Amino acid sequence: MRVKRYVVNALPEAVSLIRSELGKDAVILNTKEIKVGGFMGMFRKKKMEVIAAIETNQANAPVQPQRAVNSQVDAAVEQILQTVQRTTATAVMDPPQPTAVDKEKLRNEREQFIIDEIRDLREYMVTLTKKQKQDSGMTEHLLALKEHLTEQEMDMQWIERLLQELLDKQEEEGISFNEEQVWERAFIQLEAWLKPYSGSGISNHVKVVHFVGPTGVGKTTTIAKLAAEQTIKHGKKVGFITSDTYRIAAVDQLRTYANILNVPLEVVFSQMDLPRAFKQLEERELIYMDTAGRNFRSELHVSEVNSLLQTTEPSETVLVLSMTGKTRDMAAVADHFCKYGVQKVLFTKLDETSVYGAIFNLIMNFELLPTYMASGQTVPDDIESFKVESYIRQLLRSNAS
Ligand SMILES: Nc1nc2c(ncn2[C@@H]2O[C@H](COP(=O)(O)OP(=O)(O)O)[C@@H](O)[C@H]2O)c(=O)[nH]1
Ligand SMILES: [Mg+2]
Repeated sequence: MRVKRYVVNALPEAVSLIRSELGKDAVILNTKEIKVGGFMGMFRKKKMEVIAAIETNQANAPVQPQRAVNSQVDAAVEQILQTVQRTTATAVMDPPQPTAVDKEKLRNEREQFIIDEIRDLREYMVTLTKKQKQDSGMTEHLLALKEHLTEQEMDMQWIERLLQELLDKQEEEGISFNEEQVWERAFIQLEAWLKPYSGSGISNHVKVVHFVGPTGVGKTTTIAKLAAEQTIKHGKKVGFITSDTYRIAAVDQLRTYANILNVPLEVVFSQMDLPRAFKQLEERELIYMDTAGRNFRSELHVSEVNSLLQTTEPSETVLVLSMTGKTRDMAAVADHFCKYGVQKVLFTKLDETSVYGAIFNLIMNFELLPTYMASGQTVPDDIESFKVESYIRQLLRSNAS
């Protein structure tokens, strides 16, 4: 048996196709209305799907009346075919010449088709207008801002919030911001969000500052930079403790800076050594403690380093993160340290990137207080206090590509 599917506008069209292709003995097995084509669910056309069949030995040989019934399957098919034939095939087997009634029916069908088309079109226009109204505020300037911040790897949820704020402002003021206004307003909004976290630096009142963070982010270098500033500029008596005994070179690195700056250094191998070290540095006004970097995406290592941060003196812990790290890894590390109460963050290697969104994400998502930004290997020059305005300027102006 040969089965063929036709998609036509109306049944008569199928009938003539079936007759010319499958012969006059073909039967219609099924007809149904379907919708085809279209665009986003709109403009779909109503069509008719017609399934027709002919016994294989009859195809291309419409004159041969006999059908071979060779198997049980064929017998079953034969039975179905006959039933279908009796109920639906009359028109196919012997298609009548179109009568006045048929012509009328055809005209009605066409009219209905056109009416349906128009209704679909109208529905589409309504949806389109609604969408346009929603999007009307999204000017090319706002889209440019969105693209820029996406390239800066700012979290999409913050980008969307910022755009919504600007759209609301546009509506309130009844204007559409020009390019300059868009960037100006973005600046103002970002500043308003970041302001509460600014200006904290490292507290002047604490005696002990712990520096924690992944390997190689620049903890030791940063300690040297800050210690130089404190001893040379502010004449403070600084002391160092390091628990980074993981690598001999790490102790030597800090010892070198300690010698240059004339700062005493204590090495601790475990929590038990801490009281002795603090006793040795009793005279010091400020103690910077260096820790070993580990894989801090593992919470175990975070709790391990945390056990070394115990002190009876007023202290604070600064999480050091490098801008060369992946945004997602930085967030995972920040997440773990925040669980242990770390509130401050210091960003390094700003000189090695042109993508700054991570800073905004970390501050806003973890409520971390930014302290300093380091942008180079030179001790003590390449570090400066975190300033909201200059950071936002950098974020908005930077060309990521
Ligand atoms: N480009 C650049 N390199 C830095 C910066 N801070 C530190 N480094 C370098 O990063 C490397 C690791 O620094 P180190 O202080 O030993 O990292 P630690 O393992 O966290 O103590 C060294 O080569 C530093 O010179 C920075 O702000 N910019
Ligand atoms: Mg180090």
